[in-house]
Amino acid sequence: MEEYRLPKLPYEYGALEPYIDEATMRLHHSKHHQAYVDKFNAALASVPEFRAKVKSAEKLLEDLNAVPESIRAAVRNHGGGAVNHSFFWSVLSGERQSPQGEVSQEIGRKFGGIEKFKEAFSASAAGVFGSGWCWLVAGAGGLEIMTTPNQDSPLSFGKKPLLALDVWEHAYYLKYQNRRTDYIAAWWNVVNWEQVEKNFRLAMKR
Ligand code: MN3
Repeated sequence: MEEYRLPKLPYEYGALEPYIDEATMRLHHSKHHQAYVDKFNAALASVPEFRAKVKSAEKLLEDLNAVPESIRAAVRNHGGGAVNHSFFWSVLSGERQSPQGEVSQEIGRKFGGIEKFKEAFSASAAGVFGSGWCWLVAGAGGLEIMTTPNQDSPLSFGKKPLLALDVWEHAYYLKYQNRRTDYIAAWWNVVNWEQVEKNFRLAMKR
């Protein structure tokens, strides 16, 4: 695979105000995400023959056991960080959106309604100990809420991410300090449900 590139955000740094502030977005994307990308690329550069055979960063995360041991932890942490953040930016939007499409119906069926789903997801996100992520994923049993520690990806557990929430302190501390639950409540206002629906349709086609 080629070098992993930091994706350009599909909106301005200030687009998610007041829910996610511009300073946090700037730092999170240009410093934190960039650092994961750089360290991921450095790890891959140390195993050029293996790297040449890799199809994508996502494929690497889907089968960590196939990754050379010398870079496995780096791929898990920095490759995970690179991919997770690229995904995270894609499921955020400055345009206020409502749950829509098939994914909205499936959420309703699986969780007993959108509000119940939001409550369960928010509780899971609030309950992540230390640094990690909360996800809506498609797995063998349909839709699930799951959490991962650090930068672990649902892809490494055979799940397809549909929606992600970064609950590392760097994602909210500037504006919300220790109030993670306030950040979670605000974050619902910037979910890109149109993209979540696209992710759902893609995941169902596999
Ligand atoms: Mn982050």
